[in-house]
Amino acid sequence: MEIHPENFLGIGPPHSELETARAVILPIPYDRTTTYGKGAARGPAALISASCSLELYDEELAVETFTLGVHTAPPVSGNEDPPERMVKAVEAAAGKYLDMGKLVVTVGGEHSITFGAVAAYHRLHPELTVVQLDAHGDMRDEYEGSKHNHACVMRRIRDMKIRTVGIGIRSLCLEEVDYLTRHPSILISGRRVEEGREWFEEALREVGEKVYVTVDVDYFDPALVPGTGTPEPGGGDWYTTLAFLRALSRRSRIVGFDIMELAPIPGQPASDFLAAKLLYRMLGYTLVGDGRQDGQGPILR
Ligand SMILES: [Mn+2]
Repeated sequence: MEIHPENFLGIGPPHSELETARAVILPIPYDRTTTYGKGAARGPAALISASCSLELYDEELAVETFTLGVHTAPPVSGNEDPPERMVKAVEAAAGKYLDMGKLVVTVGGEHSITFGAVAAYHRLHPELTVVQLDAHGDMRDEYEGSKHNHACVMRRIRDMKIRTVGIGIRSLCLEEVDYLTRHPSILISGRRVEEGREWFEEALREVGEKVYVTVDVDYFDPALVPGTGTPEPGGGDWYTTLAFLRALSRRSRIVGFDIMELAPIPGQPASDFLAAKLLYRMLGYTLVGDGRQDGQGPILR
């Protein structure tokens, strides 16, 4: 098959065509408010580039999810936009594809992008729960002069009266602790995520019927994903995280998701591949559900 390197998975027509695609990948190459390590603006391109080397067969679900159609949209916004304008542009673009009935998967870029995507989804699904996989709380009211800094994204989402559940959190500031004392929220710590799966039920209980999942890749152990702007020791591993996301997709309906904060390191592509494979697997959980029902498929034991 001919590779189309500009598209997620390198796929071409007919599977990449907007009209018939079930899902749209929306790249947002933006890292203007990033505080420490820049580079998340290169995340979408690195994820798409790595995805072109993934197998199209999903070995867990035992299906070829791409046959449902996955369109890669042109990138939206760039670092010339202040964050307030960027989130509006993201909301407009995501809203356009949602109105066409597509699953919109936003790829960042810094975490502030998520607000635009969630705002678009929230118009369609007012009862949405947002599940956040992240090392950081992201619940500051304002940071470095902006309410749409990456460190404020979950606070803005909660300001919209959207229920949130945080997973893997292991870095908070005193202002966030004060806020969370006044406005309690379920946050599963990085330590518990690292120690096992006993927290699954506690988190799943809090999620309503429809869920949007935002993955900040710094949620993962930085040994797995060093390619991110603000790495934190501890965090999620691959199989525990997949097991949780699969359980979440069985309990609730994942209506949308995003993958943020990939900041690729040249010559060290593991982070890019994890992000790309996670995106493809989550497309499977969302669009295919339990696949062929035979777990790892008949081949892998
Ligand atoms: Mn974050």
